[in-house]
Amino acid sequence: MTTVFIDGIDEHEVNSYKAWLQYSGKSSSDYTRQITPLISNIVVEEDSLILKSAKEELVQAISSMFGISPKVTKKKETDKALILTTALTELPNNSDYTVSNEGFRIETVNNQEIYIAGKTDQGILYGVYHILRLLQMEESIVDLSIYENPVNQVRMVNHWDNIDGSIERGYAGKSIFFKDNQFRKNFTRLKDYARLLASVGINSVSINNVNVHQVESKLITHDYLPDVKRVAAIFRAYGVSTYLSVNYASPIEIGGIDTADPLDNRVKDFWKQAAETIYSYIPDFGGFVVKADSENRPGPFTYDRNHAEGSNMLAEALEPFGGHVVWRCFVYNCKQDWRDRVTDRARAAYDHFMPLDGEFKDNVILQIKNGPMDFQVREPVSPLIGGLKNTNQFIEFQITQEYLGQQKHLAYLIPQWKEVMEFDTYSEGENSTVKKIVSGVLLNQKISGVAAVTNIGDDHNWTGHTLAQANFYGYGRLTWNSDISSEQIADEWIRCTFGNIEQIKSIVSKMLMNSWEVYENYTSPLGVGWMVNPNHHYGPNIDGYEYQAWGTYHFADRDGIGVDRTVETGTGYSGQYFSPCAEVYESLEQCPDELILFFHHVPYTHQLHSGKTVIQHIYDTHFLGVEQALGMVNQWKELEGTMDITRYEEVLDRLKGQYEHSKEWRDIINTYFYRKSGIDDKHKRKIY
Ligand code: GCV
Repeated sequence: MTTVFIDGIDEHEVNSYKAWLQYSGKSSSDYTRQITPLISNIVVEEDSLILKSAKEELVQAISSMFGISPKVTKKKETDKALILTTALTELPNNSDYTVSNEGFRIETVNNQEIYIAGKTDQGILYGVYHILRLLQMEESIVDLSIYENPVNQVRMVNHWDNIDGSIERGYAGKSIFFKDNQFRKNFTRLKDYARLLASVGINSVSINNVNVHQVESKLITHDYLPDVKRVAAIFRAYGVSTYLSVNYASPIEIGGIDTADPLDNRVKDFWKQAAETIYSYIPDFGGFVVKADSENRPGPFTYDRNHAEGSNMLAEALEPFGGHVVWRCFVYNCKQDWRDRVTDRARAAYDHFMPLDGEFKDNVILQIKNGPMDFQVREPVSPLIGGLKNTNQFIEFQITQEYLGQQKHLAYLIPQWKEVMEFDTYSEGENSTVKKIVSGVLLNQKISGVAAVTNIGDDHNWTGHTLAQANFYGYGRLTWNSDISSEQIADEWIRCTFGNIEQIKSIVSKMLMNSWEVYENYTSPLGVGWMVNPNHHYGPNIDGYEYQAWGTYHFADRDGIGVDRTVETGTGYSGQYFSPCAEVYESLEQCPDELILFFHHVPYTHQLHSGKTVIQHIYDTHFLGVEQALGMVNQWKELEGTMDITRYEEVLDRLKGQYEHSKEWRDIINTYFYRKSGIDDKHKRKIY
């Protein structure tokens, strides 16, 4: 990024800000000598908004990495050239591989020409970022033959940004979009954000919180649409479409109508008019994201209408313009009596939405959280994914680390998401993995894809914890291609972010790859979840939610712990899965250790597959987790002097804080369960 005069970013923070688009000078002169002739002349045959971005990125990156100013022409003037083209069929080495709308080919011919070709300019842009990734990693480009299509159609991030500038569950500063009930004017930062998005293939962004408050409700009006238009224009140049979260009660709150009933004609007209107005500003507007009848937000239930009726009405309004309604399935009773042992929040999404399968319009997509609860460190996969067979579906992940240490702790989430993507739902028999469902190849869906709550804010390094950038990067890479391994994603991110340095690669990769398990070790055990402080969700509080209305309980008593969700004796949740998952979860013997307390209430002396009892497992993992947290501090210290001091010290600081905080977790959890159970630690370690 050439511009370093970003609000609040001083020169020591520029590397943090550049994230994985460092484009730093190449130290290996052999590499530079070999590569330079191939990239000194760039041919861009056409001019368009997106190709302009592609060209700009290439020129900027090449000059920064190789110290040359490449010449850009419309026609090929030299033997050696880097050519951006949509003339796919004219490419040498043609094959019958089909390039999709956003896909690309990269071909090096006779060590003379490199073609980056796509059916669309957007495909070419992705190809450009691909080759820049290779150059950053100092990979050879002399003999390339690459074909890539994104596996997921919609690859989206959701912002939970409020117009006052705060971010719900944001841990990296304030909103990059809003401040004091207005749009911010820092377009440079937005453009850099768009570059980061496109560089990992993200093609859709919703810019405001799904909890749409009073002022935000007006984002769909003339008051704010000129600003939304400006933002959309920045994103458009990078192939990213803009969505807004809307308030279901808008007809009442800003429309002067006395109802928001989806079957009322005045309400229908309100939304049709709203859609017309929005599209008059932004012809390629993506659509609405809607949180309805969830956590006190308004929705169709008020009028005795169901979610299909509720969402189809909005879909009708957007249909003429090609817009989507992304309707969230995070619907449950958040006013449960904790004494009620029958109601089970885990069941809620499935119970609400399964009966409506097949009733949604073609431009409605149901957005389903990856697990049935709420982005815990460990949850089973939501049975709604693949349960629904005739409904468009997005899976929703949470990049922002609400329950995973809030970017003060290191938790690389790609392994967790990979596990979810690889989960076999058995929706259509064996090999009905989640990744096949969300990529749309398995079921009857018109639109499908992946969405995630972003972890970025206006901090100089975007993500608070510098290493949390890897989650943002990895989310994009994983949604582009769910088959890339967590290790490969980590490796790419490290090399692009810190340079191609062996020591950094090996240490940071190890740290990232272990970090999810480390966090799980010292926090809530065996899939039981929560045990955090209410409201802000940071730090241990085992009974914090035990006597509350949110439906999130562990039921620990002096004999045992866990939630019986079996069909036979519990809430019946395990019966929401297809066979054989249903039987595996139902069975105490077969249920995987890591989810045992999610599905079963067991005595502390219950023996796990690992051979340990539940209580000994709790003690052991909590002592181990703290040692591992300390291990990460020491591993990082080995990197002193290998990178700029700002990034080095900032990460070190967070790791030290994590270590201190992990002790708090360990001691509170171990003490609680020691006092409840009265069972000694076999190894006689210090418990209070
Ligand atoms: C935006 C959790 C979070 C809420 C969030 C909600 C949701 O409950 O704690 O902050 O609200 O999920 O996903 O809608």
